[in-house]
Amino acid sequence: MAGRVFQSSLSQSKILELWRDTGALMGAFEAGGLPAVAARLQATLHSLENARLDIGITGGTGSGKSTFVNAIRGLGDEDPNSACTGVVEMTVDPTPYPHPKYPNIVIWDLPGIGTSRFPTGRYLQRVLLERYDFFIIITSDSFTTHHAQLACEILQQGKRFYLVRSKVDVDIAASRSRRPGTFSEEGVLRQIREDCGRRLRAEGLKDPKVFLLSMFELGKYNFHLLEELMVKELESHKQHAFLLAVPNVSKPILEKKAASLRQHIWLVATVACGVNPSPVPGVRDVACDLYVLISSLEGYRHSLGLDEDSLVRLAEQTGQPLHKILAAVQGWKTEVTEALVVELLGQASRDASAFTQELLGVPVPGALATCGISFTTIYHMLRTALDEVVKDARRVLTQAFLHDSDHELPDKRNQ
Ligand SMILES: Nc1nc2c(ncn2[C@@H]2O[C@H](COP(=O)(O)OP(=O)(O)O)[C@@H](O)[C@H]2O)c(=O)[nH]1
Ligand SMILES: [Mg+2]
Repeated sequence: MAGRVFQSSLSQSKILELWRDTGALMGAFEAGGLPAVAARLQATLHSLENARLDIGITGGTGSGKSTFVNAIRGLGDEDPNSACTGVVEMTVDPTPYPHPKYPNIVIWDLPGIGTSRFPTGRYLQRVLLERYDFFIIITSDSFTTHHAQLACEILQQGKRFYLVRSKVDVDIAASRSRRPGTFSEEGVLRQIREDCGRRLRAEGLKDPKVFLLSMFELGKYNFHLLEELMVKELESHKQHAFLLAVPNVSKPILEKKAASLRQHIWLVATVACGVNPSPVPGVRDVACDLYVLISSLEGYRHSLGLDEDSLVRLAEQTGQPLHKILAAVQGWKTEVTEALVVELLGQASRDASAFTQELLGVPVPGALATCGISFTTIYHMLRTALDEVVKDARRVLTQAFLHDSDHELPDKRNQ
């Protein structure tokens, strides 16, 4: 009976996932009791979520550096915390801009390269190269000797860089209006990419990979490819923190954020039932730290762009009516409260208790047996809640980019 209830409430893939994570948890228990393990895992979780990352944004004057600094932090140009943008070079000293929601992620607006003020040789000394995890080198025109020299110096110092060609929306609009008979967006993008590659190779760069972007429409063109590569090449302990902070502007990015959050559910569940647990009113046999769960669920909303500030900004950026964007959110719409978490735990406990019985039927360390019901209930609650938040985030993206088929077909824009 218990098995049947469980089978009907959780899909096979979820069961497998839960077993695998539970295995990892049991391994951790070999080394000590629940409080010791949970405290260690709490420190791990904290360092994963708060890893420090410094990204240097460089390139020619007027190429869109400051606009990118704002866009990657999910801000428009007029937000009080935005970097100044405009036709005149505004940035004289390297200026740090912490991400508004994740201050551990710092985007540095660097002075323009190739100006008489900073010849390339002195540039890297001036900006203190050591400080950055990696650089993004932007041009809105052709890549020149200045860009290539800078790239080589960055490489020599053992750092990474990514090449960005900005303002491709301008090239596309110009081609569409000047040559309507032969216009092909794919063709314009291919030409830009080939031209960039040719020039960079001529300057001595091997296999240059250039990402085409519009800073005004980050979800289009190559942003998700750039993001994918940046995450992949980052040290593993910084990947999760960066993924949380990347703006949620396309479906591939949304799915990657969701996967990273999903991977950490078992960590959150262990910490919640292992550090300072107290009984949850109205939910039998479950004891945990509700604050851990409130902040995790709030974290899901923020990272996936469902908090009110993000939704308002998305409506502004895409020109979609705010009420339609808000209506796309079908789950909880306001800040996560203790009452909501208790209610979700109550729902989860009805599903999870059957699984707990099975879990307790196998030989497990004593410490896990005592928190088994709490652990599986919390795990199941977080997993279900995350799935709901992800569904809402998908609906919001669909609504926001309703008239924009490019967001549905990001892979067409691959190299
Ligand atoms: N159309 C278009 N304009 C852009 C783009 N990126 C930046 N701009 C504009 O280009 C100008 C210079 O941008 P800014 O970010 O100040 O350049 P910076 O000097 O490199 O910091 C501003 O007017 C921006 O609005 C883009 O991708 N597309
Ligand atoms: Mg600037």
